[in-house]
Amino acid sequence: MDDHSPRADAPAPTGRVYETPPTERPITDAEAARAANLAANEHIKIASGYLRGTLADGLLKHATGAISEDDGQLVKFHGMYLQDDRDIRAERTKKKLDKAYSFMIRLRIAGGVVTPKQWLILDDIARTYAGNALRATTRQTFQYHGVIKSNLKRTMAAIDAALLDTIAACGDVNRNVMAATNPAQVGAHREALKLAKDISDSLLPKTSAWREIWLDGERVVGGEDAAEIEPIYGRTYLPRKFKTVVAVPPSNEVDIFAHDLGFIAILDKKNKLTGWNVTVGGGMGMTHGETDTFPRTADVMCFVKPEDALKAAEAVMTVQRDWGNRKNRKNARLKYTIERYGLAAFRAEVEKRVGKKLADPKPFTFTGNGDRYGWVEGEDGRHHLTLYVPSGRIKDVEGGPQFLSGFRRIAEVHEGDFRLTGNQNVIIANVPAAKKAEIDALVAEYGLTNGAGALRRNALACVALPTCGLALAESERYLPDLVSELEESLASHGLQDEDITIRSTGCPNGCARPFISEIGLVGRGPERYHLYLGAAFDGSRLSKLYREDVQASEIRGILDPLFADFAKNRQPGEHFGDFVIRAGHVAKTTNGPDFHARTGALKPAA
Ligand code: SRM
Ligand code: SF4
Repeated sequence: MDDHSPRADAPAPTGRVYETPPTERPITDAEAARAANLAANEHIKIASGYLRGTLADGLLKHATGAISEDDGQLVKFHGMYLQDDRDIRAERTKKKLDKAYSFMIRLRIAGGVVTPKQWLILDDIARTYAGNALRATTRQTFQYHGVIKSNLKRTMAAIDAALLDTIAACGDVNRNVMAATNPAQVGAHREALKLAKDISDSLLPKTSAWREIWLDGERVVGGEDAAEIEPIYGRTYLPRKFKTVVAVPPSNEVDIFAHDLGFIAILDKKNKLTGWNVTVGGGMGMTHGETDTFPRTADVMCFVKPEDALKAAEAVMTVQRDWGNRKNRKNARLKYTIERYGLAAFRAEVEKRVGKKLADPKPFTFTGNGDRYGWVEGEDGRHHLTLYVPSGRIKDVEGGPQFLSGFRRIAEVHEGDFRLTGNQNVIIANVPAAKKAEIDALVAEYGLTNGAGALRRNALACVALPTCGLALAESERYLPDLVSELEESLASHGLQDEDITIRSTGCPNGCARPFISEIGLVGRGPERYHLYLGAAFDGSRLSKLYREDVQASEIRGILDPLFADFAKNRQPGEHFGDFVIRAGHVAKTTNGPDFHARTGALKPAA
């Protein structure tokens, strides 16, 4: 358990030379249009007429299931990605057929809360347009896969009918805002959810393009004045994606250290909110072999009173808007801006924009970044059931759990709400005591009971193949088998009940946050992974590359001796991620730039 007051292992700022921050907003529209060295996406944004591009026309072109390349970038701001089925790509190429194109659609659901009525509509959409599946993501929302172009507008209209949308679920904007689910801490959850929704609303792009294109809405006229059309973003939006989360200690289920901007609730002894610590500069994505790209855990920058939180969010985002790198997208996230100019300069600029000095962070403690499974009773006597959903894939498994049908039946009788967690799970929340038995019966009838071992309930895998265009290796379709193997190995050392976090991704973009997991697997190529160890159980410390480019079949053999050593030599209460560092198996990572240093196994594990 680490005490953050602020980050105990933050790198010493002494000796580090930072660049001088820009004094004014670096690109005006005119400058941007002229600047040839800006990243290609900047030009696409400028030319798009506030995210319109040629999307409306592209949808009418029936000869192809795809859209143009530039529109493919723009459509992300509308919450969609053009994909193709990679399982059949080679076969189709051989037959000289076009790729099997379809779209992934991601919803914006601040804090991951949906009503039963909304659930039923989302279920209908899954059955009608999206291959009978919903996919709960690592950022508390749903994705649909496999929606074909001719069904896009119908799908969006149905989403609108659920009083939901997909605006800014992807793209260079503030994305879906996550919030702690904390079923037991009702008051704190309410505050966290409110802040998440407020930030989501206030930092939402204001262009009417989404309604126009997908719902045949009227074009809102207002000239071409950026200040009027997009008062916060302007014509060029942000240099890169921007992610915001709200956490309530002691649970770090939202993995606050992995995000650009975070708010940590500081509660008094009576669990009343006194304000928020603000975190900045977390992120996971990197590129194999490029050491100027790295994951980074966020810094705990300052404390704000509740009434200043929204202003602080806008200030952090607009400093990144103005200081972020628009020439190189690989170095454009806020984490690199902070590495470039230093936290002190960044904080000073945020304070200038908030209009006051901000207090230093208050102490807080996180105990873990996983979910609490099973029933818990909240402060108000309502009950909440967290159910494990393997990789968040809500579908009916032949001969197995019927997640789609089961949750539908529950939605038909449930009077509370559903909450998606950042660990791809689902909470049936706000159940009165009298309804518990009915919910339990449905959970049993549809096979939704957890029954997962300790490692599995702490496992997270990104989508990867077959839909993700960036995957180098399997993840969601591979991790369950590996976990079965590792659970055998753990049991042989008496560690079957040990909570150890394990996460896999098909590439180093880090969508399941593998670099803050005690065991992290990151795809290198078909059936080959980098193996990372040594992250903190509470998600506050990055891991380190332990073994490079291992075959999937080797992983159990590599980890087994480490589990044996852990079982024999661990200290009471010590977590696996801390143990491998103390026992000298792998070096500790202090933060982002240190991630690539001192890699590799430090001693033979046996
Ligand atoms: Fe992600 C891109 C899926 C959470 C870092 N992510 C992608 C794309 C859209 C691939 C693409 O660009 O073509 C993936 C779509 C796969 C598919 O078929 O659905 C994809 N990311 C996901 C999801 C669905 C993973 C999951 O299994 O749940 C998560 C959706 C979250 C959401 O609801 O918004 C998801 N992605 C994350 C996270 C985790 C987080 O934010 O907590 C990260 C790491 C944190 C971070 O942002 O640094 C993450 N995704 C990336 C990156 C690397 C960004 C970077 O700074 O380098 C990319 C690639 C990119 O942006 O260029 C990416
Ligand atoms: Fe795709 Fe890589 Fe993200 Fe996995 S980590 S979903 S493979 S982009």
